Amino acid sequence: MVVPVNKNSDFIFHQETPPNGGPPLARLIEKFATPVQNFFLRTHGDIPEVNRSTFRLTIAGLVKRPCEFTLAELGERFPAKAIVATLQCAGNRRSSASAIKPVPNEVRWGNEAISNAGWKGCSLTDVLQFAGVDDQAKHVEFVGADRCSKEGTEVYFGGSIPLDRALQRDVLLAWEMNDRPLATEHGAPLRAIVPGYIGARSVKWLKEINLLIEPSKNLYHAHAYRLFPSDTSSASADWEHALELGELSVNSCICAIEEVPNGVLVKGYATAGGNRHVVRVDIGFGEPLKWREASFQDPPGPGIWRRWEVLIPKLLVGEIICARAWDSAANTQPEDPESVWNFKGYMNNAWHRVRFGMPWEDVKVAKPEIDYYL
Ligand SMILES: Nc1nc2c(c(=O)[nH]1)N[C@H]1C(S)=C(S)[C@@H](COP(=O)(O)O)O[C@H]1N2
Ligand SMILES: [Mo]
Repeated sequence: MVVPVNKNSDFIFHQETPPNGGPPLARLIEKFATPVQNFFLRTHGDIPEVNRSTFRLTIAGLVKRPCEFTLAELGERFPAKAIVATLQCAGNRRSSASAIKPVPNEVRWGNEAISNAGWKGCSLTDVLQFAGVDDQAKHVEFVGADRCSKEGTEVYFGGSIPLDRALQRDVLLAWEMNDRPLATEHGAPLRAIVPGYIGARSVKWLKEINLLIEPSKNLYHAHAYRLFPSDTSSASADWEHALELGELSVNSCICAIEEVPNGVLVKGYATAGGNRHVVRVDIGFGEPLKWREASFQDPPGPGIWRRWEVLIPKLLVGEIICARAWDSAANTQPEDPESVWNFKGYMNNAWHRVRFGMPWEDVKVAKPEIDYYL
């Protein structure tokens, strides 16, 4: 593997080629803005080395003025914009979905396919305005410079978002992450950042933007990141008519459990999708479940996670602890993971459940509803 140089020694790789992994969960929630060495990494092909000085971003498709920009031109021509945004993979928490029924051929993410960072670049909408969007255009496609093999063909990774979303100022063409130039593995020199959307739309190594009538035909848009009913298999999947993933759903995870003198301190993160924000996290414990409301370490806001913590009473070994979040549109997480199971293992946002005091590596999938991957 081309070893990503920026990763911490405790970073856990699920797969080495191409590299995919994330930090241990307790480390994941150490900081509001995840340092690059702990930031989860999701790649579908080999990491490309893009030369900064010869780099050009092209804007094409349904625009009045097709154009290209160097990095310096993007910086000079458009006002700089900085945001904080959480990236979360649609496959986050897949391992607990696959404990119900296998999800073959996909990265077995635990709860670590998520991280939060500061991003700086320019707003996509300013660049689109410069190019002049045609009236028929309804979708904005991003294409990366990485070649990925999928279904027997090699394609550049890509995908699209609706034009309405692309015109909002928080969708960035970013060249900085946490006040440093983007790291190679996180998309240098330029990537898209689409807050509140599945991570796949925040295309790295961005080289092309196309204005389209229909959503992208790229295999990573048309034949991936769609949500199927539980009884659909890869053989019966009708990709064209399946729900195209975009906005994330409300989610939360337990990331650390510490025994303290007066009880048990439980910590984790919660997220909301679209322009919604996390308003409440409930932690359930024992049997029958009792609930406590967690307090937040981070402010509320669309597109950013909120880390939380709560003190619960002492528990016996093996007792359940679970988490469920609520967002600003009163959505909450489903109790039952089977109801959201799908053969791609996307968007698992069932209550996160663990058993107190069990060494994580020893917890077998005794009962399938238990999320044994802490
Ligand atoms: N060009 C390109 N962009 C990409 C990907 C990729 O494989 N190639 N993976 C996507 C997916 S699925 C996710 S979840 C995020 C992960 O971003 P990160 O690796 O910076 O954490 O990048 C997205 N952008
Ligand atoms: Mo992803």
